[in-house]
Amino acid sequence: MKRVLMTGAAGNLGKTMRASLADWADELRLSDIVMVDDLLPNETFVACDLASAEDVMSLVEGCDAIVHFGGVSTENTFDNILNGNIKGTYHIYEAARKHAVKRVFFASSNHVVGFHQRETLLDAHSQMRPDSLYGVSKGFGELLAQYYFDKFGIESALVRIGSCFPKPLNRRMVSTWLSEGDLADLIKKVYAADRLGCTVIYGVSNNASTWWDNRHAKFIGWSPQDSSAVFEHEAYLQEELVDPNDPAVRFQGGIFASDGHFED
Ligand code: NAI
Ligand code: 15L
Repeated sequence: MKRVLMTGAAGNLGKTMRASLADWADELRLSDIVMVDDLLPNETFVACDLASAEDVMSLVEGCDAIVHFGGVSTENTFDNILNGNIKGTYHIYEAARKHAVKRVFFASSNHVVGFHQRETLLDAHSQMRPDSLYGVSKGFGELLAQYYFDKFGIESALVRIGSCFPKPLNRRMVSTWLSEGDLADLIKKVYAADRLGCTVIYGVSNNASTWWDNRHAKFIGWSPQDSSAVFEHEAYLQEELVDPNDPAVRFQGGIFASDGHFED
């Protein structure tokens, strides 16, 4: 890879993926509204608010690929979601079109489908049932990506990330956990594929219990190696009490589904 733009570089995934992808790109152009100053020799940093069309347009110029992590990453006010995620993702795709970027890795979220019950096995064709305004904004991003593929041929991986943390933080995440190593490998596979199209991929490790089936993305050749099974016997997971009738346990999105509506 030559020059790769990574938005959201100051965030959790940005930080870990910078380390995992250090030798992958000739140059990583990092961006965020929060400053990143511990730059490696092949990294540059450009401060940019995704809500600014003009700034995103110059941010993307000269890049060959975009890994789009930036934006609001949990439920928030509609204004913040509008700026960071809805306008932000539109600005990224418009800039990709103008500057002829061919492939985007879009960090979507499991919260696009968070109102499906846990007994339902989902795949790429399952109905979007967002559990939050945040989930709605990721659904918007996926549709936008599809439009830019159909009209302009820009390919995208629409990665519905489960829970990417060093280890599962609760019982729900035993099913939704994605290891950092599997995420880094997925990014590499997405850019190595001869063809990508506009493909929904559930970003989840090879966990014993899962609600998501990636058979429509098999052609990419990603086969996650890690499993949450190694954490299953940890006391904090064994001892967590759950009420099976609690909406946070019935629905895949967990507390995103059970929390009240986030008003401005
Ligand atoms: P994070 O919240 O740690 O990082 C997001 C970054 O985006 C932050 O550094 C923030 O400063 C930046 N940002 C927010 N608004 C911005 C704006 N208007 N302009 C420019 N930058 C802005 O989130 P995390 O965990 O690193 O997630 C990265 C991406 O992956 C997010 O898009 C999130 O929705 C998605 N994702 C993450 C999951 C996870 O388990 N970590 C699960 C599902 C989706
Ligand atoms: C997400 O979309 C969030 O960005 C992340 O912080 C987690 O809450 C994750 O989903 C999850 O569902 O565990």
